Order: sequence, then structure tokens, then C-alpha cells
Amino acid sequence: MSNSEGKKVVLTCAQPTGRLHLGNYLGAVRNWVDLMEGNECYFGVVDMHAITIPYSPANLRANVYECAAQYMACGLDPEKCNLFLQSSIIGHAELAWILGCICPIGALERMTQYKDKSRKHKDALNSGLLYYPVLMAADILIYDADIVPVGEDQKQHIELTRDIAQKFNNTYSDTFKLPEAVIPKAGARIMSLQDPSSKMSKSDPNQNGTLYITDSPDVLRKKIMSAVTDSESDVRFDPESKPGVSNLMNILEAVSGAGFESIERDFAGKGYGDFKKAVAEALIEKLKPVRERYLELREDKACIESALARGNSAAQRRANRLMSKIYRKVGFLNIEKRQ
Ligand code: ATP
Ligand code: LTN
Repeated sequence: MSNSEGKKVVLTCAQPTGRLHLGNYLGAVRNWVDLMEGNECYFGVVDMHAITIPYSPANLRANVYECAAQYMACGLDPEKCNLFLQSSIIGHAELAWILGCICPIGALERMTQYKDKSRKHKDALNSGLLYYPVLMAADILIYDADIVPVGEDQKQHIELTRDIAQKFNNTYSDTFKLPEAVIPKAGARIMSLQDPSSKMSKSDPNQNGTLYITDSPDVLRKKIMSAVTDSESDVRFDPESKPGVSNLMNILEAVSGAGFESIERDFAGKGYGDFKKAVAEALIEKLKPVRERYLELREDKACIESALARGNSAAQRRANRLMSKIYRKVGFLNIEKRQ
């Protein structure tokens, strides 16, 4: 138990790199909503991470509003959690620098996300992309977080965060708590509808494989009806030989709560057409309130700015507490500024 009121401190973040897709929603954001009750939550829009791949400043600015509006539309209530913007908080970059000085380069080169992204952006490779997990470790450790709810793909980064925290504690004396990754049982890894061997992603070149939470019902229907399946016709969970159908079953399970066995029973003797229709309708129903709220919020920049301003203040207060301790431990002097 962690904060002064005995509540757990929850921290997680997403990059403002585009619209949220179903993987982000099922694997991440909807679970954050459940954690808001009874915990002290910090949810970050990590714009400093988003500049590790080619981008345009105008798009980044627009995406921060988009990302915050979608968080809120999914149910993150700025009255119950702290929604903050990473670049507004002093400490993330400072702590990342300190942690980078104890993190071996080899550990960063082994990160799967780095390997994937450096392959994709090999003509514009920058050192920020390699350093990305150190900044992520700083995002987590600066809040002294107990729990970090993420999708399966981020597990390796959280393990590295724990290693870095442990090394800091061994080098300078006990400072950081080792945070726990919380990965959901259903929806932790949603795959592309067009290539079920790779995860659903904003940057998928085939955008028909990615379902966005703000897609209209017609678009959702169309994408699901044209999802890749296989030449058989039975609805059966078998990720090895039926990855497309299994991915759709995963989505239906995460959206409706029905287990795989009950889905198999419901669709025994029916073809993929009926199954896909059911997945589409269940998803459309689930996302309806999210889309409606999003369409209202995107028009209301002032509401988003005031939510971020409030979250930034709370995040800065918490970050300051640990930063002064860290500066002292690593040997930085505290010399006051004079006018
Ligand atoms: P993308 O690869 O689509 O650009 P990302 O991993 O950069 O996405 P973020 O917005 O930074 O996306 O991630 C927010 C959260 O969504 C993270 O906790 C991540 O683990 C989770 N997530 C991303 N993709 C998936 C997926 N396909 N299935 C389940 N969870 C996912
Ligand atoms: N690396 C994550 C985004 C991220 C994050 C974090 C997640 C940056 N900092 C801190 C949890 C905690 C991603 O690519 N999804």
C-alpha cells in the first residue's frame, strides 16, 4: 500500500500518435477505468515518446487533444484520476538522464519494440528510439507507482524498469519501489484483422486491419466482415491454425464477457458470416457511448485543457517529492537560484 491514504498508486501512459484502436481500448484504457475507483491514478499522454519516430509538430499538437478526448470518452474521469501531459512535468527527462547513466546499452538493444520500430524507421533512426524505455522507466518511477496496467507488448519494458530500479537501489540505497505490470486476461493482445500474426496497430500500413474506437458503425462493420479467416467454416479457438477466427473470438470475449466455449457452442453449425456479424454488432453496441461522448468532447478544447491542467498540477506535486530525494542521493547540490 502506497500513498498517504493507503491507496495504491497506478500509473500508465499512451502515446498521442493517432486515434485509439481496439487493442489500446481492450488491452489498456478500459482497464484503467476500472482502476480509478479506490486507487490514486496518474494517466499520462506521453508526447515526449511520440517524437522518437518521424512526426509533424502540428499533428502532435492535434493528437494530444485527440488522445485526451478519447481517454475521457472511454470513461477516464478527470475528477477521479490525474490526466497529465508528459512534457508539462519537470522531472521525467531529468530522471531519464540519471537512469540512462546506469542502464546498459545492451539491455536497450534487446528490446522487441526497439527492434520492430528501428526496422520500420531505418532511414530515420535516432538515439531517442533506443533510449525510449529509459524515459518510460522514469515515467513510472518518478511517481513511485505500485501498479502499471498495460497490454502484453509492454511487459518487457516494465521488466526493464524493475531492473533499472533495482540497480539504482543497489547503487545509491533503497529509493524506488519495484512496480508491478498488470496485464488483462482478455484483450491483452488484439491482432490485426488483415494480418493476425501482427498486433493491431495505428501504424499498420493496411488500415483495414485496425478498428478505431471512433470508427462509425458502418466502418466497423465493413472492416470486421472483411477480416481474414481461413478456408474452414467452424468457429473454434485455435490461435495456431485459426489465428483470424481466434482473434475475432478474443474480441467477442473481451466485449461481451462470453467465454470461448460458449462462443463455440453458439456458433456451432453456423458459418463465419453469422459469426462476424455477431462480433460487429457486439462491438458497435459497446463502442456506441464512447463514440458519442468523443464527438461531444472533441469540440470542447477548454474542457480538455482544464482536465490536463488539473492533472498536471497533481502529477508535478507527486514528481517533485521523489525528485528532490533522487537529486540528493546521486550527489547533485541544491543551490538556490537568486534574481
Ligand atoms: P501502436 O503500436 O498501435 O502504435 P502503441 O503500442 O504505440 O500502439 P500506445 O497508445 O502507446 O500504443 O499504447 C497504449 C496501450 O495500449 C499500451 O498499454 C499497450 O500495451 C496497449 N496496446 C497497444 N496495442 C495493443 C494491442 N494490439 N492489443 C492489446 N493492447 C495493446
Ligand atoms: N511505451 C508505451 C507507452 C508508455 C508507457 C509509459 C506505458 C510510455 N511511458 C509508462 C506505461 C507506463 C507504449 O508504447 N504503449
